Amino acid sequence: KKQPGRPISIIGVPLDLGAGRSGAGIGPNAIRYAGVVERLEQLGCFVMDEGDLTVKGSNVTSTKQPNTKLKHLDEIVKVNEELSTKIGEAMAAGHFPLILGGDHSIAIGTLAGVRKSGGQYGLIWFDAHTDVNTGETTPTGNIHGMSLAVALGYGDPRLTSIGGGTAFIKPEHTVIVGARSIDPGERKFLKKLGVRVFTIRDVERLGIAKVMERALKIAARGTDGIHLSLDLDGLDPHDAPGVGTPVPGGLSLRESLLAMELISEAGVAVSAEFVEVNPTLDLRNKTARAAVDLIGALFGERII
Ligand code: 4U7
Ligand code: MN
Ligand code: MN
Ligand code: MN
Repeated sequence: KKQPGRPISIIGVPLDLGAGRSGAGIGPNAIRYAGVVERLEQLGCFVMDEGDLTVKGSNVTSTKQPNTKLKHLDEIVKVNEELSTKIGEAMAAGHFPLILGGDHSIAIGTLAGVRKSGGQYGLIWFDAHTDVNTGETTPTGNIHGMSLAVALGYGDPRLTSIGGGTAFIKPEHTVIVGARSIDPGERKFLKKLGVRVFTIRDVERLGIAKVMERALKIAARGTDGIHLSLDLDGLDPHDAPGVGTPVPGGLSLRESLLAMELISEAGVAVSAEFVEVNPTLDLRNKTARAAVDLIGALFGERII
């Protein structure tokens, strides 16, 4: 058994309003059914499941949104504001916040909360997409495609002011891994800010070990630690079919596990979130089980 580290606070965020379709809202419980608490306890971790935040409405129950550039903005602001408070409290208590999504718009609240601890953190964003659209560039109006831009300080002021709106994550300490679907506006944004993107092509050329070595340098060097934001669609749809916006040609589960093991060995993570698990599109809870495998590896589980 591993040395127990900080207590882990599990926070579920059953939100799908940031996505274009319903289902991610039941992601947190799917990950619980796949045994996340038991897995962490087997590793010797002290786990507190704080349950789910309250979310009003979903893509199933809400009335159709007008053709806006920021769909369901009001409820998304409210949920993320609450989430940032929860995360701030967990970190102030010395806990490791482990957030279960929910669509990726919840990264806005997570990172706003992480910043409340006063440190300067790096960010590893594991995703098929880069999530740096804004109201000006979005092709869909779905806020889950904007959360990284917001975490860097760009986007609608109602989003960037969540959690007090100061000390955003710095682009030079931000790194994206696994990208293979980038919109034209996002490409410009990433270039302008100088955010390092390791595309799936880089993973193919360098191998995931080298990519993670470089990613960890960017995110962890000169910071107080890193936040991991892991969108399950970063994995290949074969290994993670239960996601709302699947993109072929992704990382295998095995490569992704190695990535988690390398973050774990570096000992730099202060918080993590696993998002976009959509059980309505899944096969026998495969994607939630992949999430639990990844969480296990992040907290020290090894083959031998
Ligand atoms: B996810 C998209 F246009 N870029 O903005 C958009 F392709 O959190 C997809 O990474 C965003 O799953 C995907 O709507 C958001 C689209
Ligand atoms: Mn994605
Ligand atoms: Mn620095
Ligand atoms: Mn994403």
